[in-house]
Amino acid sequence: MKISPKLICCFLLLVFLSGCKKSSSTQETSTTKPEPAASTEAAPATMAPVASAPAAASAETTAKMAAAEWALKQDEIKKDPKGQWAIQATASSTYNDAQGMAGLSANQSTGSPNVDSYGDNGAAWTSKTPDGGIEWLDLKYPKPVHATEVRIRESCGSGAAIKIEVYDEQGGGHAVWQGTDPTTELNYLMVKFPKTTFKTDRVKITLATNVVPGWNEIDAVQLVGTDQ
Ligand SMILES: [Ca+2]
Repeated sequence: MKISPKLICCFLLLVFLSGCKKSSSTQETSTTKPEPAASTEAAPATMAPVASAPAAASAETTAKMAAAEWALKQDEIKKDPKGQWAIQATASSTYNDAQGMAGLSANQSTGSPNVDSYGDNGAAWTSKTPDGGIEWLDLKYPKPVHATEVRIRESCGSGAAIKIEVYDEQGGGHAVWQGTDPTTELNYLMVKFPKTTFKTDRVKITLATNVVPGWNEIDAVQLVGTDQ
């Protein structure tokens, strides 16, 4: 489907990250410039330790528990009644200048998540170059809401987001988060913030693609909010 340098690049990234396992190591969340106070977490945030079990069984059990926890969290987010998935998207650039619903186009970040494993996948958006620097994804939602959270499902080269903005009904942009993205592997960057006083149906995500080497892909983005 795509040219080999990209595949090689992503493969090397996967090797570097020890494969696309569906598990999450606990990460310190570091937000360098919260504006206003926002919190981030990768889902699941923690893995429950298994106390005083035999070493081998413990490792296997812990891995299974982490995988189950991951699946439950994915399902919970997908079905969140306060969450909406984007219906339209544009981007600073797309791989191979993909337009419309072509693989890796901006619109591949609309709808509910449809990438099932970490790695390069046409069902996600990525930029024209892997490490060029600043890129953005601008998403439109069906219903304006007072927003409380944005959940970005990252599916390859995770961890490159640096800013999230939501737009009011007059078209003014408001930064709800700026910082360092702790996301690893196939997971959500979940950013909570004080409920916006205005209603919004538009989210813009800025990435610094040079932060995480290789292709940085976004599968889906959920806007969470309420009518009141
Ligand atoms: Ca997708």
